[in-house]
Amino acid sequence: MTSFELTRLLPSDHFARALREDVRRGLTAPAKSLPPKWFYDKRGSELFEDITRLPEYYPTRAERAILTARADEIAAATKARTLVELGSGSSEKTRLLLDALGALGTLREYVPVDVSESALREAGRRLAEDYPGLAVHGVLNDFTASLGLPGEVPAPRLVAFLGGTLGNLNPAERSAFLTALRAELSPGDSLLLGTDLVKDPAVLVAAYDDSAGVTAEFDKNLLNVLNRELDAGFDPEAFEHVALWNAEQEWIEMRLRSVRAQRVPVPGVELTVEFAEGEELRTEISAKFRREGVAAELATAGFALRHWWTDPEGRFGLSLAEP
Ligand code: AVJ
Repeated sequence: MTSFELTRLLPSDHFARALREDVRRGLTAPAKSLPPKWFYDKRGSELFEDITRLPEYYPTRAERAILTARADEIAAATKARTLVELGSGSSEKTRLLLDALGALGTLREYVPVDVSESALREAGRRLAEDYPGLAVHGVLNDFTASLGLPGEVPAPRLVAFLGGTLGNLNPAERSAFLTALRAELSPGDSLLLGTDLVKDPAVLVAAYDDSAGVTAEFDKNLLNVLNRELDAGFDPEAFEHVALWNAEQEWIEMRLRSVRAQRVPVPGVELTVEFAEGEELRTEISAKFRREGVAAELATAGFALRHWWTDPEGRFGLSLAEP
């Protein structure tokens, strides 16, 4: 019998409070911005799944190609009894790891960690159907706010942080995050880290500004989240989606550009937010990496890089590291 259990690591009002804090800070700053975690309500999580199937959005396919080729090697190297996945989303690519660790016979427990309760429940339901005997322990958590892995899971643990989600953090946040993660791990545990790589900016920009407009809808869905959660008065039609390559920082930025001057009430935080015509709200950074940079960031946080793999076209990198 598969079991699915969901734990909330944070107080029940955490997300409501954190959203208000982020909105107060991000929409009153001279350069407006919001952290990308607020994209992922039920609709946003679905739109992201749609993005992963777009012809322009290569990272999911590239990472899946690496996992397909290397899952057995990863299983043999880690012998994990628990697979913890940070930002698990639909857990689709994770199946490759579950299969390999299952075949090796070490796997006991899968611990998906995500900010989206709907994504956790949906993934848990599907995995329960397909993996009889696997204990699935979902954790609703914001690992950028407090890492907190569930303590009582069988060692050794393999922590997977896939999809390039590390790139949503800026360098200081990445360093703090990796250092905190390192502190949670013990000898024998491992980290599997997926990072999208620097490449032709035209390819990168197309991946974040697809011709079908799915990414634009995903970006604007953030405004629907603010309207619902904070009773805000955003008109998504009054903003346009922008994706650009920041060559100096080596990251993609997504922004919402106000098509006209407007004042938007946000009663949930007692604000009226003014936008000038053409003013932009930054909604995401998605950093792109090079092997040396990944190795250096891991080393600074106290990890040793054991394996580095890319897809045949060198678009995406997968690192296996040890504390
Ligand atoms: C889920 C964070 C890896 O940065 O590529 C996709 C999110 N944003 N298209 C990424 C995203 C726009 C994605 N991550």
